[in-house]
Amino acid sequence: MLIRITPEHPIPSSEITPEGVYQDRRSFLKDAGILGVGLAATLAAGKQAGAQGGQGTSIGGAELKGELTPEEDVTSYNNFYEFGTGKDDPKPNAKNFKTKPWTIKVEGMVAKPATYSVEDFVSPSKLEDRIYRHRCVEAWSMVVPWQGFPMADFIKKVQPTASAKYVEFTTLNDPKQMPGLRFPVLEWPYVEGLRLDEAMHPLAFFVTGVYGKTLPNQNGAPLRIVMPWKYGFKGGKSIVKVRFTDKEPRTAWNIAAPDEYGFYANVNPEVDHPRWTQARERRIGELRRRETLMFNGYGSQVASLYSGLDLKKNY
Ligand SMILES: Nc1nc2c(c(=O)[nH]1)N[C@H]1C(S)=C(S)[C@@H](COP(=O)(O)O)O[C@H]1N2
Ligand SMILES: [Mo]
Repeated sequence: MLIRITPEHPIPSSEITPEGVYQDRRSFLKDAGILGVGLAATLAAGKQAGAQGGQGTSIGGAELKGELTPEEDVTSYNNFYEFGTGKDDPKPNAKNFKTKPWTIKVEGMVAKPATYSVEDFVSPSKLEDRIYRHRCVEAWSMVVPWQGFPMADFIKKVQPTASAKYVEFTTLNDPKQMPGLRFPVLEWPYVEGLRLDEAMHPLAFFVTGVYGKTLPNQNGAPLRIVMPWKYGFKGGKSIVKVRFTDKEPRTAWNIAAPDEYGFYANVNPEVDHPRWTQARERRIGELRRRETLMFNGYGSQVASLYSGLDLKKNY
């Protein structure tokens, strides 16, 4: 991300799974009773929100169903620098990554600090389906059907104190399992952060699955963050630590290149990256460029979080 100009998508369109294959598989999963219970409700809610028109994208994202990026692309074209900087590195290099057992240390300004197991937060019967736009700062994008649970559920459970204003998320730092850690591309471990009110927003999501399956290692198993109105790098993968604090956390990409990657990293077509425009993006699997939407299309839901903030300064 740091050293390269926006890459072209290397997968020829002839190799991209046609949309219909996913639809078929999806109805198969539904018949077999494998899909989470949330989907039908999600789709119904999405229709209503979609009918209101405009740029609005519903929480469940059912109106994006026809735009899904093929599963093969979502799980083989990845950024996960701990497993290599090439888009096709993480999948093979994370093949034997151990995600069980997995613990998450919760610390800082919080009433219930502890080392939790993932199971303390994830109950498979309660997982929700969310179809979200996914926009990398490198100007490519996808539409992804995630499964997970609202970040707000996690936060309410561990109870931040009144003085907590930010949340910091840390990725596993295990050189034995993560060959990319040998290279000082970023300051390791990978750290990201959010303002507490951003983390509490109903769109902020902890992801445990994709395309109706357990999250593949290369996508950040067993637990990763997805913030659909922000650039993809805000979505830390394979999270082992969550810290509540009253100071804006330092973040890995901001440390690496502060003038390129800000703390907020809201998708904003009006603020160019110093080395390329952010006004357009290439949806993986398409040749044409699409216009990038303010807040990645989620403006009607999230813009109020930033009233009074200069988004050109706070990029
Ligand atoms: N720990 C960690 N998390 C990470 C990254 C990373 O290199 N390491 N890359 C980020 C970037 S730049 C993007 S675009 C998304 C990519 O997520 P995906 O591979 O599931 O599409 O993960 C983000 N989370
Ligand atoms: Mo990214």
